[in-house]
Amino acid sequence: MISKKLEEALNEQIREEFYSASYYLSISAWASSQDYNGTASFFMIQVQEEVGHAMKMFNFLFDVESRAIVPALDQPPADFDGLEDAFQKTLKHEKYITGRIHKLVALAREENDYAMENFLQWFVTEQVEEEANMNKVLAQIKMIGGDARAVFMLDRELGQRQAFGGE
Ligand code: OFO
Repeated sequence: MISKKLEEALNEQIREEFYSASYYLSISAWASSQDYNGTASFFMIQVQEEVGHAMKMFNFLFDVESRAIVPALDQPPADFDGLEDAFQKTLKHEKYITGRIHKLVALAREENDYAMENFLQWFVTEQVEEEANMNKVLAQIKMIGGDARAVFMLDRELGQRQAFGGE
């Protein structure tokens, strides 16, 4: 059993993870509409990862005899100003999520909940990977500038990417 405070905080994070999934689904839909089909598929993998993150937390709450709540979600943005904008916003969002995970760890520590703290370590590592992956793509986008052929190649490369190793 975890404290009420931790249960609420983890339920809030479940909402954030599902929101991340819907945000990235929206980027994927936008990318498809712009014929960036590789990017669309890249973000579909992200969607699956985010649902995986939410479900990990969801199941953990039941493991510790607490209650997970299915959240209501805000509408994510639907339009982006190009690939750089989409990836910039993704990186910014991931940094926000990292900050939230770190606050959750601090809260688990404050509450002397070692099981929860240990559970959250997976997410601490995952966030390092998520930010690194987005930084890598952004660096490539900046490198190629507006070169249409290079953008085409990058989009194709993004489409070949499989799951990042996270869940
Ligand atoms: Fe769940 O890591 Fe991204 O948001």
